[in-house]
Amino acid sequence: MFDAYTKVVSQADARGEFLSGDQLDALSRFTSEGLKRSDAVNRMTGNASKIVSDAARALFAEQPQLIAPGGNAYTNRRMAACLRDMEIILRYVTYATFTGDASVLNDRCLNGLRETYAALGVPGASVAAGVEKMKASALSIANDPANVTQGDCSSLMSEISSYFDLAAAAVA
Ligand code: PEB
Repeated sequence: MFDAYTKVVSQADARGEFLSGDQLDALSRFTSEGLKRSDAVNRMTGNASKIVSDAARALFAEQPQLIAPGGNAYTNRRMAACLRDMEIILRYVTYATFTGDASVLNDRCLNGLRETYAALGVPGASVAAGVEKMKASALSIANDPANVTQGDCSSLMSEISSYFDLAAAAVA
């Protein structure tokens, strides 16, 4: 598992090189803009159950076969497993956002997930659709300009967006 710093150090070490000026600049920016990142993680974390339940509601409205008899979210047990899975994925996206690196998400959540869903008979494309709905809701919550210091969060938002896209692509 890497973060923004250890990733760069490990790459430099593999080449036996010192950190480059560009790498140092990028890491300085990561540090100086760290409060935006903490705010975004704090908001996604504090609104996790809303993000999950809104996304699930929208997913089931769009794909009602999932909650019809025989569907993959039919019965309380499967519904609970589905909401739990969405929450797990969101949690790993918040970790990746906090560390500024996708490795924790890839290694501990997405690795083998497609195969797990295939074995369970859970439709990966539907999980991916749920993840994309969580992305929309998480970004609007994280990017809300109310009650925070104003600044440009566009690159942070596209980074967060890329973690959701990675998760969706891993199961689609
Ligand atoms: C992945 N999900 C399920 C299982 C596992 C995971 C390992 C099997 C064991 C169990 O049922 O608990 N676990 C989960 C995960 C990690 C992990 C992400 C990462 C670290 O450890 N059903 C739907 C939707 C979708 C869904 C499309 C969006 O209709 C999910 C939610 N996952 C779903 C369902 C099951 C499941 C299990 C329904 C239960 C399947 C079954 O037993 O029939």
